[in-house]
Order: sequence, then C-alpha cells, then structure tokens
Amino acid sequence: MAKNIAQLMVDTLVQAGVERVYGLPGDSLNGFTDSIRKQKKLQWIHVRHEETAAFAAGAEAHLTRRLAVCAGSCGPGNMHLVNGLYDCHRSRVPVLAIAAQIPSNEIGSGYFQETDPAQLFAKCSHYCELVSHPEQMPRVLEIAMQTAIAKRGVAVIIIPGDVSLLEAGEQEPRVKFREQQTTVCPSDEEIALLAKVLNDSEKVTILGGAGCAGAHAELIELAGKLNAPIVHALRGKEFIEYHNPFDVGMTGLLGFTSGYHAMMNCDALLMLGTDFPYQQFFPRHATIVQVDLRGEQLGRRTKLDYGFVGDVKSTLRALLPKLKQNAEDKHLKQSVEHYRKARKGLDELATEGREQKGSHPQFVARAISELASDDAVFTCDVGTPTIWAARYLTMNGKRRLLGSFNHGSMANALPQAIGAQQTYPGRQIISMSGDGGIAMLLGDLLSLHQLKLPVKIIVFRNDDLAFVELEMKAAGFVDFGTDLKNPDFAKLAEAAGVLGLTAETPQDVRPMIAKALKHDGPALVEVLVHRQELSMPPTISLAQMKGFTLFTLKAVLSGRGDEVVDLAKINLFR
Ligand SMILES: Cc1cc2nc3c(=O)[nH]c(=O)nc-3n(C[C@H](O)[C@H](O)[C@H](O)COP(=O)(O)OP(=O)(O)OC[C@H]3O[C@@H](n4cnc5c(N)ncnc54)[C@H](O)[C@@H]3O)c2cc1C
Ligand SMILES: Cc1ncc(C[n+]2csc(CCOP(=O)(O)OP(=O)(O)O)c2C)c(N)n1
Repeated sequence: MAKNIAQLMVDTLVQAGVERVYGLPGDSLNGFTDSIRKQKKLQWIHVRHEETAAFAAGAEAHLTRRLAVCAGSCGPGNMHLVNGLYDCHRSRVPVLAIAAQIPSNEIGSGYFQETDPAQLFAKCSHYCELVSHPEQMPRVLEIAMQTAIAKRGVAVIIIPGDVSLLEAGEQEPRVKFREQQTTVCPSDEEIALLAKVLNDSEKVTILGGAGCAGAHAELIELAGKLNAPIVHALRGKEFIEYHNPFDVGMTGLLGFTSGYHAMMNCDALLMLGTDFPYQQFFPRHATIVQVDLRGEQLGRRTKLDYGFVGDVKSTLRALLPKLKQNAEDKHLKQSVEHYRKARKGLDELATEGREQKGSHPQFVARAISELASDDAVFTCDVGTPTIWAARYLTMNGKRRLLGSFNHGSMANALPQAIGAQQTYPGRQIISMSGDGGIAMLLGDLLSLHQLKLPVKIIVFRNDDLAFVELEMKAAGFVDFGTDLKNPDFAKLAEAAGVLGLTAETPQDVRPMIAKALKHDGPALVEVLVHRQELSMPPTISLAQMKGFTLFTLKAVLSGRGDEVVDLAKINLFR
C-alpha cells in the first residue's frame, strides 16, 4: 500500500537518525501520531505541556548536537510550543517543530482553533512553511531539517491534519543526512594579523563562550602562550572552567569580581565563541578582537577592532604556531590570585550554618555538586538556581550544564531534565528547580512517573520569586507580588509517583540529596533555603544607588558587601 504523508514524515525522520518526538496529541496531529504508533524506530514521548516538549527537544539537541523534534496540535497546541522554541532558537540548537494545522479547506475562515502559525513562529525559527500539497513532501520537511541543522536553530513544518493523511507522491526520503564536520578558518593573512595583534599585546585576557566547545586543549595552550587569564560567559562554563589553570571565573551580573577585573584591566580582549550580552562589562579602552563562527555576531556587543570568522578550534590551531611566548606574566598572576580570593569568599558562604530551619542555598548547590556523579547533567531554573549553578557546580569535561541562559525563561529546568534523561537513560540528571519555576510547568512532574524517568529534582524552596524580589530591591522598588504560598512539594511528589523528601535543616541536606540520588527512580527533594541570601551592601545608600541599577545589582549579587563596595566605587563613583 502507498504511504501517506504522515508515514513518509516518520520515515524521513528515522532516516535522518531522529529517535523520538516529544509532544502531546490532538485531532490535527492524529495522522502523525498514528504513523509513529505503527512502527518501532521513532518513539513518541508523551508530555503534559507542549512547552515541555520544546524545552525537552532543545535539551536533547544541546547535549547531542543533533536534530531533535517536538510536535503540537493545531491552535493552542502550537501556541504552547512557542516559548520553548524561542529558547531553542536563541540557544542555537537544531530543533524541528511539527505544528499541526486546522483542516486545509478551513484556513482563513476563523475556524475552531485557528491561528496563524507562520506568524506565530516567524521570530523563533529560521524556516517555517505550510505543507498544503502532497508533492511538497518529503522535500519541504528535508529543507526544514537541513535548515535547523545547518543554521542551528528552529525550523517549523505547519501541516493540516487532512494533508498528513493524503497519499504521498514520493515514497521514500530523498536526502541522506550526515553529521556535519565542516571547519571554518580565517584566511592566512587574517591569521597573521590576529597573531600580530596578540604578539604585540602584553596584557591579554580571553573571554570564552559556548563556541569553545571541543577546543579545550587549544584554548589552554593559547592561554599559556599569551599568559592570558580566561574569563567565561555562562554558556561556556561547561566547556572552559575545568582543568584550567588560567580560569578566573565568570563575568557579568552573576560573575566573579576577578572575571570583571581581568577584562577591565587588559590591553587586548580576545573574544572566542561568545555572545556575552552585557555591554557594560566590556572594557572601553582595550583593543578588542573577536572570533566567531557567524560573521553577523562580530561587534554585536561591544566596539570591535578586529573581527574574524572562524570556528574556535580551527582558528586556534592555525594561530598557535604563529604566536610568541609572552614573557610578561604579571597580569595573569594578578588575575589568578584575585580569582583565588573571590572563590574563597564565595566558598565561605557555602557553609552548613547553625540554623534550626532553612539552609544557605550556596551550601545546597555545593552539596549537589559534591554528591553528583562524574558525568551528571545539571539543569537549572532561571531565578536564583542559575546563580547557584554558575557559582557552585564544578565541571569536569564530562558533566553538562543546561539552562535557559539566552532566552531567560522560568520553568526550564524540569522540562530540560526530561529531554536529558530521555537522551541519556543511564546518566544522573539533576534539575535545580526554583519553587516558582517548578510550579509553572508542574504538570510535567507527572511525566517522570509515566515515562519512567529517574530524574532527580532539588527544589530550592524560599517561598518567594526571590530573583525578582532582589531585582526590585536593587532598583529601589518596594518588593511586591513575589510571595509564594507553596504546597508541601514532597507530598505532592509522592502523589505523582515520585519519591518525595524534605530537607528542613542544614543537617538534612546532604543525606536527603544522597538518598534521592541513590533512589532507583524519580525523586524530588524540597530544600528549605533562606530567602534573602544576597544581602544589600551595608554602606551603599539608596541615594547612591539611583541610576546605577545594573552595577548595584552586580554588587548585590556578588553576595559580599565588601567586594561590592569595591566594585561600586570603581565603576560608579570615579
Ligand atoms: C538570570 C540569568 C542571569 C545571567 N547572568 C549572567 C552572567 O552574570 N554572566 C554571564 O556570562 N551570563 C549570564 N547569563 C547568561 C547570558 O544571558 C548568556 O546566555 C551567556 O552569557 C552567553 O554565553 P555564551 O556567550 O557562552 O553563549 P552564546 O550566547 O550562545 O554565544 C555563543 C557564540 O559562539 C558562537 N559559536 C558557536 N559555535 C562556535 C564555534 N565552534 N566557533 C566559534 N564561534 C562559535 C555563536 O555564533 C555565538 O556567537 C545569565 C542568564 C540568566 C538566565
Ligand atoms: C516565564 C517567565 N516569567 C517571568 C520571568 C521573570 N522572572 C525571572 S526569575 C523569576 C523568579 C523565579 O522564581 P523561582 O523559580 O522561585 O526562583 P527563585 O529566584 O525564587 O530562587 C521571575 C518571575 C521569567 N524569567 N520567565
């Protein structure tokens, strides 16, 4: 019997190596889900909210670097995908979304559940096309897949339910997908210029980001030749921080003062594979050099003296033989020493404490890091869990860290953990969730039981939207609308078929986390944490803060009044 379009779609995905589709069924998607039911190679991962499907697919794509797929039914099912797809697109991970559409003969009539998916997905995709004729397939699907893979981002296929049931013209996929291993290197003349700029600078600082993935050895060799401290942007943490004697921490709002100063005090800043977004943290007077795979990224965040298009690994391989050993190491030594002090200061905040109830969240994050396995995958919610993950999780080259770092959406951690666990059933997956974050997509707690996913969730329970409360206070607003009246999350977990534990006191924290990690199945530990952990610096008055929110916020977040004032003085009052 001839295949229909839905069957051909399944075959095309399988042929490209796709193993699963995350989604929620619905009338318009029934043809597609039925085709999945009838075969064994492509799995249907049934979640409770389409946003979860998109986040989960994004996590899979991030971890594997391969195409991942999610699907939603027409109208509301599509709309629920949108926020998760924005996250995937902005993180530049290859995700295909199958957006079912109302019957083709009703389009434009204001029919039940009608929306305009092309508009809906326009800004969160590289490619978004309606399939209205069987002969478009499988070509349009293959173009979508190639676009998601090649441009790294989201592609969307909009397909009315009736079209998916039509007989396909072509019966087989047309394109064999291969994993891309293209390298991009600046020209010889450009490499010579890059080498000259760096050889001529005494105090170089490197700012590395996610584009340094796979180039660790080259990066370390480079820093050794230049005697350059390495600062990282958050998405680069998992690829840069480990086994790195040149590491001086992160910069930015949640960063280390050492990262900030290493950038501010250099003669030349070398940006490698980073789109670090905060303009205020770039030096004004240094020579700025940027290497990025995408030309359109050059100079996006700061003034730029030299921009080069290349992948970090190939560029550094070509560059290294042309570099002289820098004889001057004062800048490096000072920066590393500063980092040691900043690190020590932050570690001192990660203590058990003597409180009867409630723990320092820093202590909880450090316990998670110490107890987790060597190849654990961590996800962290937007909110204070991002701060604790950035500062207290130790990476080692095998561990991974995911968040909604570019899009900044709440509630990402649990859905991303679902995708991570589906991708790596044998690995420990730990979701560092906020109490606001977990509540936002709470329905998918049920998926852990249903899908038999042994995800471990640590809920940082502060009964507050703490990150926002902090932002309000730092900006001089009276905090408002941030209180949370929470349920007993452990009981809630138990009711959902998930082991539920509570760590009320600091002494409970390590045993409860250890118990959850050992448990053969999903587990949730609700940890009571202090709400106002990041206190306001004592010596800055409200009047001084006015107009300087960003730096004040940075000051507040650094968690230590003394360092804050130091930073504030330098930046605000000079
Ligand atoms: C609450 C919150 C607070 C945050 N605070 C901070 C903070 O204080 N500090 C901080 O750093 N971040 C912070 N972030 C994250 C921040 O928003 C950005 O996501 C992050 O800084 C970007 O990191 P990146 O530059 O490594 O990654 P990306 O933004 O993904 O940039 C990667 C760049 O590398 C390029 N690239 C990719 N592959 C290659 C390759 N092979 N070779 C060359 N180039 C390549 C890409 O084109 C892109 O330009 C925060 C996020 C949240 C949610
Ligand atoms: C979908 C969405 N809504 C609102 C925000 C604004 N926001 C950023 S962090 C945050 C609070 C997060 O609260 P919670 O998960 O409890 O973590 P906490 O900061 O309290 O540790 C809010 C409301 C956002 N980033 N995303």
